[in-house]
Amino acid sequence: MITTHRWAIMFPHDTFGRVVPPEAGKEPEGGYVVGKSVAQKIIEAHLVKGELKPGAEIAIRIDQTLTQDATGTMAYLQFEAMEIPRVRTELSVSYVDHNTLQAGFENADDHRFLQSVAARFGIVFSRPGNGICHQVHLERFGVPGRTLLGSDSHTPTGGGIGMIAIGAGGLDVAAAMAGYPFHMPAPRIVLVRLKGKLPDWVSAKDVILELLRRLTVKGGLGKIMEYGGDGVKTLSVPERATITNMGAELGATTSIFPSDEITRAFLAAQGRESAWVELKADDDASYDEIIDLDLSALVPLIAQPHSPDNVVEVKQIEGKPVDQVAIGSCTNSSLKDMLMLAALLDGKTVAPNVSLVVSPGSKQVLEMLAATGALTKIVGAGARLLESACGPCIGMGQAPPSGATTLRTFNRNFLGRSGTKDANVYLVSVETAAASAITGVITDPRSLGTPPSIEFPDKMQINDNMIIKPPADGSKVEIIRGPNIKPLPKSQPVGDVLEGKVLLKVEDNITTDHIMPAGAKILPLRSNIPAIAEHVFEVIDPSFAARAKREEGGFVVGGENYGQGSSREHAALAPMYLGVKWVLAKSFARIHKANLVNFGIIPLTFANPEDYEKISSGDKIRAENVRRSLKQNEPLVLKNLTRGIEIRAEYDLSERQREIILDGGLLNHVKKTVT
Ligand code: MIC
Ligand code: SF4
Repeated sequence: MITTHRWAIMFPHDTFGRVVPPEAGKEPEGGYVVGKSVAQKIIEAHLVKGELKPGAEIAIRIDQTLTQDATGTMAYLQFEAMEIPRVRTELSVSYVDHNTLQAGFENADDHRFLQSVAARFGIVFSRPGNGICHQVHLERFGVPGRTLLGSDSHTPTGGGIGMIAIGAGGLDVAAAMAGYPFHMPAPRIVLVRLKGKLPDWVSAKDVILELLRRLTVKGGLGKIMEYGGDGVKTLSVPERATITNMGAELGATTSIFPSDEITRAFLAAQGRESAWVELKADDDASYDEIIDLDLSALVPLIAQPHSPDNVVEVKQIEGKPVDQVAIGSCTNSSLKDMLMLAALLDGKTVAPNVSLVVSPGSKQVLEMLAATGALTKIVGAGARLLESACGPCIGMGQAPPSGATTLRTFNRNFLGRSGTKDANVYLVSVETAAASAITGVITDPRSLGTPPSIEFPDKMQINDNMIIKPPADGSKVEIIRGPNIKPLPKSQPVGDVLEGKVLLKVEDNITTDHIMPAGAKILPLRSNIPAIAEHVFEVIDPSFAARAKREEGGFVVGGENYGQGSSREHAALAPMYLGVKWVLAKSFARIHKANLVNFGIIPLTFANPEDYEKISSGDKIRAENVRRSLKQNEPLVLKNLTRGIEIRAEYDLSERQREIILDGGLLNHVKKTVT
């Protein structure tokens, strides 16, 4: 293990197994290497393999992991299959926040399974009702300077307190829990240089919407967005976390803020000041790219259907009637957000045409709202209070009416994600959402006059009674499995000859919500792959699963940024179950590409992007010498037997990734390499 800084090695743990880092403000023994950015410093301190040169594969040691229930059941089944008695991380936390509606036994069974698994393997368990994983982790567990790997794409929320927090597929997280380092292409580091201060009514959400407007949902691919400049000190931790959270929508590997006095105050309010270390970029740090952003020049922004980068100014579409307003999600459910909401709703009534739903991000936020009296203002105005969970963000209830216009403070507005296929979802700040809920039409909050001043408490009510610590020895704990938990499907090593049909050809920016939809009806099937596989590509082509089964597998062709969005490995695992052997796309989103490899599906790219036109759904394709080519890192020749032409397919895979595919997936590979 290579570590450049002493503080990256093991430190004492508190009662939750959290690391107690060096004394606040104290530099690590040996000091920092000069000329580094915050991200570089942390990555280098955790580097196990490779060099921080953009594109090359690196491996980093993971200090903390988090899972949520929708990806966690599979991740823990995989961890179990690795036959490791106890997690080897400093801290692993299992959250239950996604599948909280219990319309049948399935989700409840999964919760019980997760609780028993946590006790067995030394994992901290955050009970249903305790809150959204990213919000709770920031409040109770995150530590500046540490690495966090989470089986959820919004794990970069932790970058708000100076963590390198990365989203990954459940299998990668399971491997990290088993002590296996996390591999990724070394990212380019982009400095987002902030200056000025946000004007009244403009919020952190508008900062990230502005970046999405400029850079698009592909703009962050292969990059870490590191925030710096004078403007940083004007942003609180919840604001920073909103920005790093939604860096996921840029496709970024992660996003990070320095850890400064504001971070210290946030941790102190959580009774965790001892977790603070200062982390700042050196004055002479160099970056691969610099983006300048003047906070004082921003205005309220809104992302229109059906992509988070379809951003315009709120005032451009003001006046459009609204049917639903939803406030919450891991992007905007902090106490700060909720206090702003309460102040705006104070003494008002929600417009008669609007259903306003509110989900506070954590039990702590909810308790604070109750204690400060802010809850009375929210409920008094007619808001429908939901539990502290993901809820409508993932279509877990509160599906809007047909053809509805729904304004949400969330991070994704992909087609169908709300649970209503013809609904139009707009993404906005809390300020814009609250203003629109009151008026009943899309409203620029600046029209409300002087903004309320919010009194933010400097001490939070700490009550960790919904967090269960694992026993010191969990080896005798029985794992409780309900009938919904089916055994893991086995992935087969790729064959030397692959012949079959293109089952589907899709456009650019296809999301994992297209590939493997979520929502209240499908999410409960996450631990039952045969059942969930029936829904693959349902939003685009409801006949996909039946055709794949009839043809005994086949292939998929995609455009740019294939598989953007969530970390759900089910978008690879379920196609694998249906026999999909390769996906040929113009380019891939990072997490999905890794997930395809993890389940033995080859992510191929066009050597000539024009060849995209030379392959269609239904074409019969044959590739020979597949295993030999993978071993020798040579491109594949895909014979399009239907058209009588050849297409050259490349792949940008490290030796390790090629071995994983040859082994039939990461699980088989890890079993071979982790002892
Ligand atoms: C999402 O926001 O899409 C999810 C649901 O949180 C996913 C994880 C999942 O599909 O379980 C994510 O962001 O990774
Ligand atoms: Fe939950 Fe939505 Fe955040 Fe995903 S984006 S973790 S569904 S709140």
